[in-house]
Amino acid sequence: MSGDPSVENLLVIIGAGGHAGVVVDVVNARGHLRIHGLVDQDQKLWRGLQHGCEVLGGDDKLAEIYAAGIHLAFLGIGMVRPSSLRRACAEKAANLGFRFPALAHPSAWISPSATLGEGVYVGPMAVVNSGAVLGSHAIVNSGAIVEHDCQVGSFSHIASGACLAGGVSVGSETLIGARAVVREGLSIGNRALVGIGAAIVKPVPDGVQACGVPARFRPCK
Ligand code: JB3
Repeated sequence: MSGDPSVENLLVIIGAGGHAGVVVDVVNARGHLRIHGLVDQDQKLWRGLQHGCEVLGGDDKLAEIYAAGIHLAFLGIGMVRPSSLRRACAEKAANLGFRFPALAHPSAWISPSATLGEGVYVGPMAVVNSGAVLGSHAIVNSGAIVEHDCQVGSFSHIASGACLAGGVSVGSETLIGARAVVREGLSIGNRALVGIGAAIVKPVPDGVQACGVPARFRPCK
């Protein structure tokens, strides 16, 4: 923690589950921001501690938090299947005026020529190589590799240990499962799901689930 008393460096985290825990760790490891607290829809968590931080209430609390001068927020909600929940939560906070910093663990390699949108999360030991572009609120989770010149759409999740070879394009709200591998130059659509450990050797259209080695396709449920 920085010890900086200014509210300018205070951050509220939306969500208090598993992903919020790793976000808390990254904030604390970097030290340039301080956590004001978490908000979660689960009333059982309110006023208790999660990941060492107070759960202040639900999303209704965000307006009050903003009025108190805390203007930075971060999505602590992850995703394990294509979903609009993260987008809805981010839009709710953005409409109140909140801004979203990008956060990367100190052990991640982020090329100086990579571009990170607002609210991007990059986990421990991840690689985001030269010319890669990460859309707003994308997650590049622990140990994932986003190779040179890849594009990752907003709210997508490149899960732990997944590998996008050079020049891959991933749409919005798409999940690339843990340890999946995508061949260079391929395109993965919006709201698609690439299963754990899949090998993707041809383009994946919007809304398609691709599982196996090599991957077989079917519509997402
Ligand atoms: O795979 C990895 C390494 N991480 C996963 C991550 C990316 O996604 C992790 O294993 C989880 O599967 C998932 O993490 P997440 O999203 O933190 O899931 P969970 O632990 O279930 O916590 C979700 C939290 O979001 C719960 O406490 C819900 O009550 C809360 N929540 C749901 N909807 C909400 C809302 N909170 C707020 N503030 N607003 C909502 O609308």
